[in-house]
Amino acid sequence: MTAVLQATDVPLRLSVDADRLWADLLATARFGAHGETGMHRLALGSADEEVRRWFEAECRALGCTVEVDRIGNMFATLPGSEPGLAAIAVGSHLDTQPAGGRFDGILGILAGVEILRVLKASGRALRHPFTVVNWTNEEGSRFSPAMMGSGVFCGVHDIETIYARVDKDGVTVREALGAIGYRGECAPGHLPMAAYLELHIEQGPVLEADGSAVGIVTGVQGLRWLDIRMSGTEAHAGAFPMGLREDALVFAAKAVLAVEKVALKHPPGVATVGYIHAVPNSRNVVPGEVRLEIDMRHPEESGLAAMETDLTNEIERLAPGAQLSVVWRKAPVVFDAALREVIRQEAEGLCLSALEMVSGAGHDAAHVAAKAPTAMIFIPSREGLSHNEREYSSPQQCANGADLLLRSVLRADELFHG
Ligand code: HGY
Ligand code: MN
Ligand code: MN
Repeated sequence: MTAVLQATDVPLRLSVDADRLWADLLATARFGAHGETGMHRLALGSADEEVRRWFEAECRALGCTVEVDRIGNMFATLPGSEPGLAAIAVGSHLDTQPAGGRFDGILGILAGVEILRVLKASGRALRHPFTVVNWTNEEGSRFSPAMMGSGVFCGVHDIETIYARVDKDGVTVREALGAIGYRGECAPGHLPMAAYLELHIEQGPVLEADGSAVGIVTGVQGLRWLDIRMSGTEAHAGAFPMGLREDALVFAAKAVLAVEKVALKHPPGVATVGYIHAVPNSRNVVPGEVRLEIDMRHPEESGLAAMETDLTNEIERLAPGAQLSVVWRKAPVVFDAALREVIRQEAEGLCLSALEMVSGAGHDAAHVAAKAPTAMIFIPSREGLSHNEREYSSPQQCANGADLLLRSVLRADELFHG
């Protein structure tokens, strides 16, 4: 790789159209709108299909080819001026949480569409092909695990195993992909990448508290998803004596507190029970079974291991018959130093104050980092809120992030000969 060029060496000072980007963010919020400012666009549902169709049409109109792989990942590509180079890609995800916000995921894709528009208007082609990616099911809310599409693309998950994953209604990933017409033909990992850059909202309070305009993400903390099934005995809520009851939800309540206790014991680890389901879930029946879904995270693999061990021991002690299973383990990831330096220099060139930070949230970039030089850019989240209908970043913050993404792509195109 050649010496890192100075920011001013880049021939054209292109910039995004902030109003057009903001208009896209508001316009695409109609796909799965939920309440006043919320989103309900679960992976592979009808709203996901609608926004996918919109994305595909926009990119085709801008001169891109659009490929879809077997897990429904979408790749919109503008050809480069030099034959034989791998793509420089940007992207993120279009799916949301059940009551999510308007920025999580889609900002990174709409910034990519804006870059397509800027390049087309400038009449400038990059040396490398330029690809905007929509990764299938980043959230993992309807189908686990999260970051599913990027995991299949990077060979972490076998496609047939993932096709068989079911949602809580028993619908498989394969059926859901077919139902929206996005079970594509391209083999997983079909697109070689010279570099991958992802713009995303921070989803926490760090940047806002620090007052920095952008985050230069050094890496992503590790995570583990565990399920616990606790059994008791269904009984009449009125007639069955307290002393004889085996109330599964009482066991579960102790388990929820144990999850919190384990996280607090291993700072800066975090953990929560995001999903709980009691059976039969009827007011006047003592619960006979409870299913808990746990999400725990830590920047160090050793911290994750200690948390998992402690939680396993705690559950054994509290509810000996409980069945604990590990659904997913994702090790911490460090992003590419050269790409981070490009982002740092371009942030300086744009006079954007920047803070280096680890991502608390998971992202598709955490998988892609194993396949290509990868880095991320964050913009602040108001009050640190995300996975919340009040999620918000300002038009200027979105434009700052998109401009930095554009400048970083242009520099990577100069620097990389991938
Ligand atoms: O869970 C995550 O970290 C991501 O927001 N899906
Ligand atoms: Mn996201
Ligand atoms: Mn999310």
